[in-house]
Amino acid sequence: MTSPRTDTIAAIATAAGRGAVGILRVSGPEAARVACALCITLPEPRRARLRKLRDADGQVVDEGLVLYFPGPDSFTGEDVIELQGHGGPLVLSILLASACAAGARLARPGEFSERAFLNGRLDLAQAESIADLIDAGSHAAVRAASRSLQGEFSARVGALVDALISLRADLEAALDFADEDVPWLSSSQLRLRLDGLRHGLADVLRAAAQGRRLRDGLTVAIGGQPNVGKSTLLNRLAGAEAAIVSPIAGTTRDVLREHLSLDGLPVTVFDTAGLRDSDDPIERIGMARGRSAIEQAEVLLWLVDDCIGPTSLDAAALDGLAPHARQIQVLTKCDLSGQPAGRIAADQLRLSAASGAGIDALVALLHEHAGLDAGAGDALGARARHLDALRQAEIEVNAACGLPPANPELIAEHLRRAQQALEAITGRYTADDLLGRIFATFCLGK
Ligand SMILES: Nc1nc2c(ncn2[C@@H]2O[C@H](COP(=O)(O)OP(=O)(O)O)[C@@H](O)[C@H]2O)c(=O)[nH]1
Ligand SMILES: [Mg+2]
Repeated sequence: MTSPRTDTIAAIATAAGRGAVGILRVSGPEAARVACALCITLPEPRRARLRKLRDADGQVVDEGLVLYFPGPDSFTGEDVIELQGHGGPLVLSILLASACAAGARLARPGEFSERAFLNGRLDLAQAESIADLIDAGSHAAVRAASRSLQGEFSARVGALVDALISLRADLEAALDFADEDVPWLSSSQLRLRLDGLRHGLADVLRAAAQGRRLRDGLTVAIGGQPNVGKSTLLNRLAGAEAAIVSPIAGTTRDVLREHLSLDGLPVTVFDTAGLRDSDDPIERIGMARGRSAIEQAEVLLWLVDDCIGPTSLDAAALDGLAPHARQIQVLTKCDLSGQPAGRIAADQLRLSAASGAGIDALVALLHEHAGLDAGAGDALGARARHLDALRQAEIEVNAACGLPPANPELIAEHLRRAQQALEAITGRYTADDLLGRIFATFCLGK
């Protein structure tokens, strides 16, 4: 896995378009030679030096800072050169062509990070958190991704792996001395250590689940009878007139989708056409689309006019929908009903989209559903694949906990599988095709 790569890669590391500065990055055994073709003399390591930058014919086309990071103490672990020229798309592509003429090849997306991983500069979870930091949609998501990039997630997973290894070793030893009493692993000690593992895993899972939410967000559909105030609620949450609001039933015909950040939680909200009997063929198509949006969302806000209360029409519409992860009944227009805004029950609240009363309670409820109610202070940047691995490890540890202590072989086997699941997070145990898929989603030059 750590065999050195023989080719040298190059890419423009800054975003496409015009900018004051544009960066060309080169990594690999020929990086220094490639840089010399562009700027004649290489600066001393880790010092920024002004150089004239040349095209493939040796003509000066730009002037900028050149940095040389010799391997292995570089981002990729290889020799790395950074050329900071002017950020014009053409000047950068001329410099990139010049690097390629000198022997580099175009890097694939994520290839610099992939090399950093393969050279042991970062583990897989850290490499993934670079992409997540770049894509983060909120301050809380930036903090969580940064925590994982600093290695906090990997360290916590690593501590669990260490505990698993040490318990497995003791179980193996107990097997070798099966005829004797093994004082270092009594039944009660075994139980204690398994319980410790279970709690440790649950803690990491909670922090990682929060981070996954901050990264991927929550999908929320707004449904209900015509005129209950669905579009008004969407506009209130969006803080903008995203949807047309009118007292005419059937105004919203298509599904409207808004990406919002509600107190740091990324939320995709779908506003749908009111579900009712209608002969209008276009409204019927809109309702079918609304139904499918509602069925795909993780949370359904079912709106009911507080002046009227739920009716048999609501029951009929809800009956016709596939079951939901979570349904929240929202009593609307409480400014008209005169009832107090706020939470009524676990899945029920009252608000006025017109005045904004009770919106804070709705946002709090959505945060609670996302597992962020205790705050996202220790969230760890994580992806769905990390959560799957943690849950798999949890299943194995729970299975081990369910076995009698007199069955150390089976307990050890479950712990081995739990360890394997956790090692996939940091990449100690990872299939090559997974690596390809992970790094292909990175941006160029990273
Ligand atoms: N007083 C009051 N009127 C509201 C409220 N929410 C919506 N409305 C009004 O109810 C009518 C229907 O609203 P709309 O959002 O288009 O309902 P939809 O059909 O469910 O999307 C409009 O005239 C809105 O101004 C509310 O909280 N209070
Ligand atoms: Mg509407």
